[in-house]
Amino acid sequence: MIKVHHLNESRSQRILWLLEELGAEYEIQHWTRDAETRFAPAGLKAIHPLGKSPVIEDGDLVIAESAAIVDYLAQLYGQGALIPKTDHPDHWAHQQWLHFAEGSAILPFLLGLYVGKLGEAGAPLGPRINSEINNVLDYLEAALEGRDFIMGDDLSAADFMLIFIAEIAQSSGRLKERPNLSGYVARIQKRPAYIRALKAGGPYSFAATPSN
Ligand SMILES: N[C@@H](CCC(=O)N[C@@H](CS)C(=O)NCC(=O)O)C(=O)O
Repeated sequence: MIKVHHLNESRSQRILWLLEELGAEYEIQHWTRDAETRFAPAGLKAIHPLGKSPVIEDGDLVIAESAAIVDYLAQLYGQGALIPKTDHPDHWAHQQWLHFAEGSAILPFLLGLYVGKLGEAGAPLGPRINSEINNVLDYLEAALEGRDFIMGDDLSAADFMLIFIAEIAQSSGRLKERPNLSGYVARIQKRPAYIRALKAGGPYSFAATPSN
């Protein structure tokens, strides 16, 4: 059975949501952030050398990196239904979205988090970080015009990656004037599988409608 190493308040929530959508059997090993540093417990390094979450185990296979995990689960347990086939015209656009979340979109948010800890010393970087966050969000906002999900009417593997970006943007008040993105988050957060995943995962304050 698939085992998900799940850290509270983290990206691994996207993996739980995917597994619930797929109806796959899985178990969760819960890990809790240090209350002060917010770091993952050192024990996670025994599962994977980076000591980050998500990590999954499936038999002898151990996979880190959420895009790789989403790709693996969608291909194996979703019979490819969430990924346009390699000869489909949408295949590479989907690949781009699948990797955009962790490859580019998250970076300015993380910079904001770390630079924010420098206080006044980090202030000169603020405008560039802010404009890069807006760059990412404006791109997503435009891509979602007239679409329920990133590839159109139906969920795809990339949505499981992008939801975390949309949720952290919403939690920092950046979706107020981005109706396509805020509609996207609301649409996803009311899905029964998403709600089941929230219950299974425990604390996740990026969900605007917790545990309903
Ligand atoms: N790009 C990686 C990022 C993994 C990552 O940084 N996970 C965070 C949780 S959101 C983590 O484990 N943080 C705890 C720590 O760094 O100690 C992925 O998408 O899986």
